[in-house]
Amino acid sequence: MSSALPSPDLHRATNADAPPLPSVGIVMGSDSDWPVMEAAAQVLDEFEIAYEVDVVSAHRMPREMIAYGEQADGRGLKVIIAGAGGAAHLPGMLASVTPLPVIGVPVPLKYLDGMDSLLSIVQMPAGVPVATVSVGGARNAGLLAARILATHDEELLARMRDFQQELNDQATEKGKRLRA
Ligand code: RP5
Repeated sequence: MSSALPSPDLHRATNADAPPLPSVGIVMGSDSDWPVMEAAAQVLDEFEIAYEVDVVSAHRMPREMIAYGEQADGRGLKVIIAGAGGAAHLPGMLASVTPLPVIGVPVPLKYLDGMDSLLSIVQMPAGVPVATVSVGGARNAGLLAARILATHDEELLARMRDFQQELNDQATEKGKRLRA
C-alpha cells in the first residue's frame, strides 16, 4: 500500500523477493473517504490480491489525477477502484483517460445521503463506462475487481467459487436457525 502518488519507476520490481506488483489501484478524492473505501482493500486482502491506495482528487489535484489515469495500465494495474463523494467526478474522469475497467464507489457525505455521489458517478455518457456499485459499496467494488482479475486466473476463479459457496452456506444456515 503506498501513500504517495506512485511513480512508474517505483513499480518496476526486479527482485524476486519484492512484493507483487499491484493489480488494483484504489483511489479516492480525499482521505475522508477512507473509512468507506477501506472495505475494498479488506476484501482484496482476503483474496490476497496486491493493491495500492492513494488520494487523487479530481478537483484539487486534476493534473495528478490525469497522470494517474494515463499511467495506470503502463504500471501494470489491471483495474481501478475510484471512490468519491458529492460532485464525484473522479471515477468518470479516470475512465476517460485509461483503457482499464474503472469501478466507481459513491461515498455518502453528510447531506443528500450519497444520492449526489451516486448520480455523479453512474450517469456517464455513452462510450465512457464506469461500473458503479451501491452507495458505500466498496466491498462489492473489491469483489468485482477480484472477479475481473479471475477471468484470467484459474486459481482466483476457484477461490471466488469457494467464497460464493460460503455465502450460500451462511444463508442456508440462517434459514435453518429461523425454521428451528
Ligand atoms: C470529494 O469531496 C471527496 O471524495 C470527499 O468525499 C469530499 C469531501 O472531501 P474533504 O473535504 O473531506 O477532503 O471530492
